[in-house]
Amino acid sequence: MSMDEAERIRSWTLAPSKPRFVPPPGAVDAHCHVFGPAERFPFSPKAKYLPQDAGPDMLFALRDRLGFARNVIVQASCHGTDNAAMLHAIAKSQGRARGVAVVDPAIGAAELAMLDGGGIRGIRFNFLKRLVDDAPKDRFLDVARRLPKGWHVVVYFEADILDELRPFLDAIPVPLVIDHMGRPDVTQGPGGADMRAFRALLDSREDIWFKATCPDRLDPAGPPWDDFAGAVAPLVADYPDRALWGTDWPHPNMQDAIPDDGALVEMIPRIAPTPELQHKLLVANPMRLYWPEEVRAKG
Ligand code: 0GY
Repeated sequence: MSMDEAERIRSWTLAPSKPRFVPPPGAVDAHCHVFGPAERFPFSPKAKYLPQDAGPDMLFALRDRLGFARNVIVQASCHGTDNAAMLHAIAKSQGRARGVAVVDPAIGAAELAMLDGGGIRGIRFNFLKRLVDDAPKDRFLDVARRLPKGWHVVVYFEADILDELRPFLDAIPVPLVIDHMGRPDVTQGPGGADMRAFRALLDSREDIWFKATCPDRLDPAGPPWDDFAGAVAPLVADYPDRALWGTDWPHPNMQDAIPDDGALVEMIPRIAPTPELQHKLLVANPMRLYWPEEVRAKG
């Protein structure tokens, strides 16, 4: 699918504010994406939105402006199962980015090994009907059983299908990372039905992680996203070794309430109020998942 760049969607703030909160050294933005450049890395014919280019140079400039050291780039649905744009970004990062791919479940061992060599450490299963045409659980499980050593599975779903997904999630034989906490209704508060169901999932296995991300998507009241802070801070406090954080830049397909990335960073001390929690959320946890060899080398 092609279209002039000016007609495509720009979903990010051109001049994000400089946050007052300073992330600890080595902080990882563990959920972000790259788009294109489309001339070199065309979007999928099945893409549900067509964004303007948001390539690695823009991502790394934002990383530096916000005070982060590394990125985990997640394949966005607009690029389908062609991970080339993300691999290109990782290759340009000088070791400061790793990635999560989206693959055709029929992928073979040689291509998985190629992705591993390119810095990929997991695959993403997306269950959002507005983003993907199908999400075949049996084929997803098949590929989840054949992943390279050390990889995990990232799952993106909305709270209303968590119950239905439970047998599938239970059967995945590698660690699980849940995007945006499975999109709970944060207006229900920290003890609401959605958060209770999500905690039950976390309690069912020790190897389920979550991204405490996307106040802009989850809190309908908008900035400063007080309901998000109120619902998510207790989760980070109770599961401090399993929480990850990311900007979600360039905020795929956001059109009405594009967030200021600096304001998103200001959310960090509200959900992780102590330096110890901040270090786990931004450094220790993502390093264990994405750069475990560096953690081991440090002993
Ligand atoms: C996100 C959220 C969204 C989009 C995608 O792959 C994507 O297109 O992930 C969304 O629209 O909620 O985490 O980037």
